[in-house]
Amino acid sequence: MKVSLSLMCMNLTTVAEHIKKLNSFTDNYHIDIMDGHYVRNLALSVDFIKAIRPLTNKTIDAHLMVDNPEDYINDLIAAGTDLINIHAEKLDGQAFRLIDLIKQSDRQVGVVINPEENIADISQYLNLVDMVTVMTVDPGYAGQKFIKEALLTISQLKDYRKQNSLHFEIQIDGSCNAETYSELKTAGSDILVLGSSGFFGFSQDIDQCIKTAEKYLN
Ligand code: S6P
Ligand code: MG
Repeated sequence: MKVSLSLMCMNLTTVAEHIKKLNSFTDNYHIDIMDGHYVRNLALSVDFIKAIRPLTNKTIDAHLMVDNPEDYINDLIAAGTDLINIHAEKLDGQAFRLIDLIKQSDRQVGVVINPEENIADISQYLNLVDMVTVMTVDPGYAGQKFIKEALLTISQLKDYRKQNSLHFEIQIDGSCNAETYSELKTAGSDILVLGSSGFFGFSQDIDQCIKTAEKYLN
């Protein structure tokens, strides 16, 4: 199983020092970008991506929780973002145009579905995306309770991908941790976003976080 570290949960006073260590543990970095409107919170930014880009060769994934994703795409690309994940409801009416815009810049594109949404909402363009991110919490905040109803969506996506010979990765975001790991794996997840409950909340000592996470992931 691949992992992507959710950096809104890290200690922001030690970013450069910790990223050097995290590079040998993680597959991707997950950067939550919020606008205070789509969700009532603010987190990281395009400038944060610009700042960490020279520190890593790993995939940087921007999770856009914003009302107007189209306003961010060019800046994200210029900042060196590899993968841009956009919520399905914010793709409505412009899905094909935005997917095309990202692909034309040789970057990867993902669609995010909330716990109450389902595959029918995104099936028209599943052949075009590189990733589907399934939220297992409501978007907006770290530290929330796992929404187990979304497990069914994960297994349905896995079946749908097989039946239609598609290739998107299935990423899970929200309360991915030692308690939820085995059911997420069984359901068909390819990559887990690890935030507070599954990584950074273990300790102030980043080496200890890595050790603890390695135990439940292996
Ligand atoms: C939530 C955000 C997530 C969180 C992650 C935190 O809006 O999209 O990426 O950062 O869920 O991890 P945890 O373990 O606190 O749920
Ligand atoms: Mg996220």
